[in-house]
Amino acid sequence: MIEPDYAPGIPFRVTDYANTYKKRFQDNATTMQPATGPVPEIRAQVFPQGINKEIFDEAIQELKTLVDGDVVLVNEELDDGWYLHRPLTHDAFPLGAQDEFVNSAICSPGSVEQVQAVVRWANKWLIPIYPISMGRNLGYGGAAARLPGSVIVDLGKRMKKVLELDEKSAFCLLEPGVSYYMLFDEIKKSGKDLWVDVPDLGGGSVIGNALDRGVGYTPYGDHFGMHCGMEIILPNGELIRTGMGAMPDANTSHGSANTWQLFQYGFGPYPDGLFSQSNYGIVTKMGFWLMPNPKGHQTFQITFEKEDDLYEIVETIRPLRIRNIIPNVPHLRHIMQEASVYGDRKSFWDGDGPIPHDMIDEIVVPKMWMGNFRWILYLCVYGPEVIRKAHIDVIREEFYKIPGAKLTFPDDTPANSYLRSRVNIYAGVPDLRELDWVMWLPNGSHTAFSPISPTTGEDAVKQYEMTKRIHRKYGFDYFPTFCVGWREMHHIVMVIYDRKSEDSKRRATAMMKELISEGAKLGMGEYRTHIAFQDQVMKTYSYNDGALLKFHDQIKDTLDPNGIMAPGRNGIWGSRWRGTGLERT
Ligand code: EUG
Repeated sequence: MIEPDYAPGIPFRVTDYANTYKKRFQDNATTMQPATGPVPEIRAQVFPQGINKEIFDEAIQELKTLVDGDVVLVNEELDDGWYLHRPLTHDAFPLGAQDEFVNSAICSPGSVEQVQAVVRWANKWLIPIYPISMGRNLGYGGAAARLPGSVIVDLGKRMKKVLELDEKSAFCLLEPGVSYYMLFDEIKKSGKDLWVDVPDLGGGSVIGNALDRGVGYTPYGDHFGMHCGMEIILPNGELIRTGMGAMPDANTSHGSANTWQLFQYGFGPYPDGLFSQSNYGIVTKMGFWLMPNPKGHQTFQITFEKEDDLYEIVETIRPLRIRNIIPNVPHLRHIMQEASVYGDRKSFWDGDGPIPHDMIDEIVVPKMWMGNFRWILYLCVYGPEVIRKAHIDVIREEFYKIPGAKLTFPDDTPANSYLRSRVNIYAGVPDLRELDWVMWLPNGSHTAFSPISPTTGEDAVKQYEMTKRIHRKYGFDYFPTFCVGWREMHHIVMVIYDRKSEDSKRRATAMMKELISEGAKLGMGEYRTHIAFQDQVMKTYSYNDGALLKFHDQIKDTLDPNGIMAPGRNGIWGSRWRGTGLERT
């Protein structure tokens, strides 16, 4: 049985399913933490830079009085845990030393007032804090602060209410600890006819994912784009609401003219974007538009035979997607990424290094149920049958111009097919299936190279070739997925490494750096990155002598003169920390 404290945000009803993953993560680890034996020695506590133990201890005593005593010090052996056991102590998928990105303490406030008190405390003691919603930003640093020794402000533990769920206008208002699973279950319980747009894993925070500008796969797949209204605590402790939420409370949250979740912009400048992927405030409430149940959905896949089909596939996707004939965020994967959800590396091959692409026919294809293919496109259409059928007919006709294209429906696939789990994701049902590929290698860990690409064949091929070449150079299998937005693609390249192997981590780190710099030379920018690479990626957005970062730093200094809020997050340090040797470029 998974205790709620152990796997917050994961309902009991999925305990057995979740436990199958827990077991696989344990089996995939080559060295387990000792179950019994001597109590591990207390490890040296990492303090925030410039803070000594005496000051820290005194500050922590005070912090406890502000959050009902809910403060935990990070001074024991680090445990990487597994996906649902969110480790809040450090980055559980370390690319360097396990304690390179280690926090000093975790506090869990239970109310907006307590979060404000924590922010004022940080200013008084000049101790950096790092807010997380649930800390499941896996692959991008998880719950680890960018600045080691920061105190984590864990909003997800105690602030997890669905505050509003409105069927008529199809929206919700949430606290940071509401996971996709929780929102889904709450909607079911209410009987309201609404859908959630879920990302690949259902355990994350809806607010956290949207603030990091994560992606989902229904027509509401742009999570930040679908938000409406925020409540934010600024670095000086002041509370603001954006959009229509700035009208006095009686007219927004509870009054008859509650428009906070109906109109994004309000009046005057629109600040919401400044609080995504930033360190300018702590979001304590956020509204989201929800998709009304479309009364019917049909997921399907189309496979393509040749590696070289990539160009034509993407050229075919673009016009269909822009005109909403493909209504959702479809997902184009290479056969290697597909292979990784059907088995680990050694179940395919025991050779050294990555599986050579000229041996895919021999090594990979025979183990897949779809027969020969190199690319697989996942799609979904929505609405009553007449509408779905019309969409599918047009989509089929266009893609069938590519010789060898083959459309398959979920009912015609084996029980364990990945397509069947996509039916869940495309219909807003949270799942965990996407954890499969993390176990490709022993002690499987992942980060991602995530550049934005135009939805054109030429650019897709350019990215594919560059990324493939650099993977080869560093000895990794290449796992490409293109998630198609309206006018661009998020090219999500899963980098899977062995976190217990120094060699594997060193190669993964060097490869990421080269991918980022080579990509930038070709005009490709990442939409999101691991804390280890945030300085480097921010520096690639360098137009006009880095004018954008100067602007970010200016805002940072104005809002957060003491530099207490998540210093260094996404490359924004501000005056207190900039130039003190913390940047990694
Ligand atoms: C995915 C993973 C990501 C991301 C977007 C999507 C999952 C795709 C690890 O990062 O940024 C299958």
